[in-house]
Amino acid sequence: HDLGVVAVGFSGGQARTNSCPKPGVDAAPMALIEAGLIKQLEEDLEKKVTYDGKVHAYSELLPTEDPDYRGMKRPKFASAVTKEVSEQVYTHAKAGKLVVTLGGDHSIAIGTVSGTAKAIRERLGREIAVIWVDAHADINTPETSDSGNIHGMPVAFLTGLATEDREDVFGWLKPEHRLSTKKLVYIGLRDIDKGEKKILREHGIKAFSMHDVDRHGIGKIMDMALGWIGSDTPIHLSFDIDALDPIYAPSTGTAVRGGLTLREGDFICECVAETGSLIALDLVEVNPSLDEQGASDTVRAGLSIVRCALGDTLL
Ligand code: DIR
Ligand code: MN
Ligand code: MN
Ligand code: MN
Repeated sequence: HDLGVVAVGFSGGQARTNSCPKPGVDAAPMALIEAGLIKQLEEDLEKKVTYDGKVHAYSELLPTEDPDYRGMKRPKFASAVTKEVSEQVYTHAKAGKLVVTLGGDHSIAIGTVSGTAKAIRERLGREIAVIWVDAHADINTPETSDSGNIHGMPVAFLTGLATEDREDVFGWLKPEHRLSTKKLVYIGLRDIDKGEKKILREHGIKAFSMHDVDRHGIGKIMDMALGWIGSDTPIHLSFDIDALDPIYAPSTGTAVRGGLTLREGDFICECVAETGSLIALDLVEVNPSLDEQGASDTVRAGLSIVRCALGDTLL
């Protein structure tokens, strides 16, 4: 597989104010790339990489005004950015490339997953499956969300549990962009809102929490997760670095203790790589500006996740 890399310096999905995006939002993709990501993919893993050499901040898409809507913060900006990301990812995936997207906060997955879902439908006539590795379920609807932060909502919009007619507020998401709730598997959950628990239960969504990881071990969890998806299904792996325990990845917006070890995170990626069915990888929520001391550890953990998912093996 040739790779298409998209670097997205967007953190508007977790904005606390309506001001401009805070400086340094592009720090994560840049830090990963400066730590040697592209070089390692090309040289160590011998991949052909298509990358435009830019960290997209999408400042040209900043709306002049962006008031809260249905409780969502900065909805127009997040919608415009994810629509653009969706088109970039779609173009790579349609051309048969495995798409690696470096975020950015997890709202950008509205763009990445919708882009691959559409491209794989057109190219292979297949539905994709998504493995969402995260401390959080990110499945709030605007109405169930307490925070109004869109990075807590991407899965709701992608599955159609949340919909919106307004074109400039995710109304651009059409059926061909959508993901079936039956083709979604979570791993690493440990901080789920009440409304989210209800959604997961009511829709029978497959979810492996940290409790399940403790009970069965990560080997068995991966057997069950991949078994649920079924062999030969195209897999989009959306990896939120906060799935890892903050011991290993402290530089992230909403760290939650009691997470995956570094090896468990890498193991998940190695197992997905072994299927040969990976069509896209997101690495999100690395934020080197949040914990200066832990920034290099977090970047290193992120780098390792990407390498493992793309087929780097221990032996
Ligand atoms: C919370 C936190 N469920 C929310 N979500 C986070 O704001 O919807 N996602 N931190 O990463
Ligand atoms: Mn997330
Ligand atoms: Mn998270
Ligand atoms: Mn998040």
